[in-house]
Amino acid sequence: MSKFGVVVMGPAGAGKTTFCTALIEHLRANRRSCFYVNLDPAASEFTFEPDLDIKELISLDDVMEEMSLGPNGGLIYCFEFLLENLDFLTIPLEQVTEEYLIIIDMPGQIELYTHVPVLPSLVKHLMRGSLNINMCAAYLLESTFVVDKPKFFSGTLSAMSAMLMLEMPHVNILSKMDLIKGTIKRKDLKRFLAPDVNLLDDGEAAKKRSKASEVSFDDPAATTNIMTGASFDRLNRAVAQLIDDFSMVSFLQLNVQDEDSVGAILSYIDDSIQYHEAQEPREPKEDVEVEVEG
Ligand SMILES: Nc1nc2c(ncn2[C@@H]2O[C@H](COP(=O)(O)OP(=O)(O)OP(=O)(O)O)[C@@H](O)[C@H]2O)c(=O)[nH]1
Ligand SMILES: [Mg+2]
Repeated sequence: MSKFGVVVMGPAGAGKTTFCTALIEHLRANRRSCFYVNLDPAASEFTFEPDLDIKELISLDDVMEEMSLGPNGGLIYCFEFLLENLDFLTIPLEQVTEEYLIIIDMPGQIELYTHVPVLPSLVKHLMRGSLNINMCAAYLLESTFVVDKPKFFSGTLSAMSAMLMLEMPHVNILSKMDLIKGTIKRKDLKRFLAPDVNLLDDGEAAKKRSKASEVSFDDPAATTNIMTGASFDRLNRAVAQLIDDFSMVSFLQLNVQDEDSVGAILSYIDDSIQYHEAQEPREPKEDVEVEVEG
């Protein structure tokens, strides 16, 4: 029996929990089942109570107090503890059948996706161990990043870093689209959905910076370069080129208020985990009686 799931990831406040809620609402409205897992030991407010919550295994507050750790160190400790107690996940998830979508809500500490190996180990356990879940990652980045291109590329780089580290199907999502509605032209927005290095060429500031970098190209630490931002321009360009070269990152747009937008993202998730291929055809409902006149 196959199992299906999505891990919702992304930086702090990107809208992960809100997206999980919208996804659950959408699944329910379409008579689909889901199993909601919260793996954020600091989260306490939920619209839908999780079916499984890491806080039942370990509490971040207790860890911080007993181990004298800060919130980030505490979180890493919680994940290491989870890895030592994987039965906490395995036993309930073994019961989940193929028509369910398992939704895993992750914390927003970016180092979990980019620095430490706990998440790859966890994902490996879920996907390749006895559970054998067909799973994809939904990586959320806030759409307001598009107003600051270097910030956008840095966010895109974090998405790419997670993709490379986790080695699983990936759906990248620009969340909170309502916040930039009316502030960016559709044509300009399109360029962010499949970003390339030429995005950095636009705008007066970029032109000024690139002029300055032509003047003193050799020494990125030269005062002139630092003051004009020329050395950063070259760094940003190198990062953007790297993303461009990989040609792996593109974004879907999410507006949680819009049922169609949530549905469209769910379709991408379903496709990437081949959800529909595994479903048994269902019997049509038998409650419709046809009266034959005679
Ligand atoms: N305008 C707008 N606000 C949103 C949207 N999604 C989330 N928010 C707000 O953004 C804030 C963070 O949302 P969450 O869903 O908690 O984000 P998160 O990624 O789960 O946050 P952490 O778990 O703390 O990393 C909340 O105040 C939400 O109300 C959206 O689509 N539009
Ligand atoms: Mg959250």
